[in-house]
Amino acid sequence: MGMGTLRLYDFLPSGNGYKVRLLLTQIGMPFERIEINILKGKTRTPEFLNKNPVGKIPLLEIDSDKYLSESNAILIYLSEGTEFLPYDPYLRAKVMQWLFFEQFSHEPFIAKSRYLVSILGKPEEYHQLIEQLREPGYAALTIMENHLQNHLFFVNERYTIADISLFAYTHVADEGEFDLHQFPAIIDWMERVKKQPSYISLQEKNMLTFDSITVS
Ligand SMILES: N[C@@H](CCC(=O)N[C@@H](CS)C(=O)NCC(=O)O)C(=O)O
Repeated sequence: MGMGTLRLYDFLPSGNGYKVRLLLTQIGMPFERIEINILKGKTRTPEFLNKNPVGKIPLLEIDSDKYLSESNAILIYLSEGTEFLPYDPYLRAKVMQWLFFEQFSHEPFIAKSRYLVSILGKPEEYHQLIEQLREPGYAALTIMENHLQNHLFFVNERYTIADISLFAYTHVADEGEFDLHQFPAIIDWMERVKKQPSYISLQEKNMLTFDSITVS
């Protein structure tokens, strides 16, 4: 890990950003948080694109020349050697299985719907697109529900970054008009996640965080 303080380019309403904030808080690692307002094009400035050519937050600055993007890759990096990532190769790969599931089968539908409905706040304008996100979104939730009917957490009956990753957008799925009431095992699992030590909610700022002032 780098010698200096970690810097996180972030956007407070973002679930992808929240994954990283939650893990850093639970590991007890201080970090500097820089708010990048994605709604005001702040991911499109030459300065930011120079740091992350993909133009997306979250972005972790480990050193002045070491950057890491993709929320789940950041989770793997930060959880290395901690209780949040198993050491056993099969269990590690199982964690990654759920991280890839989150990115391919969950986030593109559940986070997207929340973005259009609650972050952009344009449910009418994007009505048709939101409708198309319903079926694959509910399919992802059903897969989670089936797994959680027999398990406390996603891997090895322990809280890992697989839970952090899937929790981020699942627990606010209602903000994208997904009804979680039909998923009792997910609801129980979300309660278990919220009881983990040093849990913080999505828009909460923790004691270890110091926000830099950004010019907007
Ligand atoms: N796969 C990426 C997705 C990151 C992402 O979609 N970031 C959004 C906010 S949640 C963003 O920065 N959007 C601004 C833009 O695309 O300009 C991850 O998991 O980190």
